[in-house]
Amino acid sequence: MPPSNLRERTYKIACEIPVFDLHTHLVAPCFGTLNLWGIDEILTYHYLIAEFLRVRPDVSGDDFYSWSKSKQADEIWVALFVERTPVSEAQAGVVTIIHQLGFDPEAVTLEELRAHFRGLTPEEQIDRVLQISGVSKVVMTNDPKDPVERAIWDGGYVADPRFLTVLRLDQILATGNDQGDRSVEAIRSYLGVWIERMKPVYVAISLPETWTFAEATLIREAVLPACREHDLPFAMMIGVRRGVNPSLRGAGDGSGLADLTQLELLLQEHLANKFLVTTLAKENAHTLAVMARKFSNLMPFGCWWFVNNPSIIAEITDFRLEMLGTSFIPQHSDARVLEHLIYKWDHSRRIISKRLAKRYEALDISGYAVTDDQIRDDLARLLHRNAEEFLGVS
Ligand code: RAT
Ligand code: ZN
Repeated sequence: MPPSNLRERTYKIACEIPVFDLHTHLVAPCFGTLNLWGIDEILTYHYLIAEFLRVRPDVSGDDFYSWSKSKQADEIWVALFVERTPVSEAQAGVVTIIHQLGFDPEAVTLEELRAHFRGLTPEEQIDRVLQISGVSKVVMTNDPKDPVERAIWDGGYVADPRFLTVLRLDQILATGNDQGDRSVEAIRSYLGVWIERMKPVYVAISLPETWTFAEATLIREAVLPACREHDLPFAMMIGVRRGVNPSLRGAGDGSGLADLTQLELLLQEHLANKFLVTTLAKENAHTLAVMARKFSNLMPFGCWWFVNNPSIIAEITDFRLEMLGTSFIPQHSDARVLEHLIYKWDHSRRIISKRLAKRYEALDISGYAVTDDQIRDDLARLLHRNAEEFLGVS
């Protein structure tokens, strides 16, 4: 029998290791109102909006979005936290946040929570949340095509070493440069300009499950050459079906199973590029892990969005550990609201350490007892070092 304390030892060490959060929608303080934080933002997370509209079929998407933010939060609080047990992962996340901020999640009222946040400044809350969640660096998602964000880039951007930049391509590839030119040359030079301005740690795109190699001209002829020139990884987030129910707006996207042979063709053609890839369909995650065994320039990362649920994270992390050892990036938070870091990393640290401990238990049965130093080294790779090395940042 393996020693029963392996899980506790691994979890305890996981709590001490700082996290490098590879993909979030958080922003540095200079982005002002784009920095979402506080209880009303926590409650109006699009994951919870979808769950609210499910249990309140009498409310249409248009009704919901016509309400003020505080009315939206009021209604979600009542339907998902007062009238129902918070069983779903997104609900449980709110409970974890409230608990870790020092409140009794069963007894606290929404007004008490609001009063708590009213007494804080965004800057002090950033410091506090990073400290509670044990996150040292977060990677933003930066889009020069977003008019509010663009205004900051055109004047007022102040680099913050805790918030790294990423050039997000969804809008750029869909709409072209500032003049609407979508030619390969125009995109290539636009990327060059924004890479110089933003100094991103990678460039990124989300793609539908119908994405094909043959149609990916801009990726192959503009994006990947620019990535090579600037020595930047290219992140592909594959399998999102945007707007399957448009009336839900930001909460209306779905998931689809992609044909990953399309990715294989891209990898074969671009051995000199680095790829960070995550997939939305659970089944695709397995194929991706197999592919990563064939292409060392492919780094699987995270359990994205609809697979960011404990049962699926456990399964994906198990087969990644079994096929790739510790040479992958098990998780990113995808936090949209600052306090999401608290629950996403609390839950992820627990699951990742438990899956890793299972591998140690298997080793123990074969007569190999891991030391605390080995556990620390493995977790450092998984929680920050693999990402830092792949991106070339420290
Ligand atoms: O997980 C999410 O919050 C999604 O809405 C998306 O942000 C997705 O992660 C993306 O970056 O497109
Ligand atoms: Zn995201």
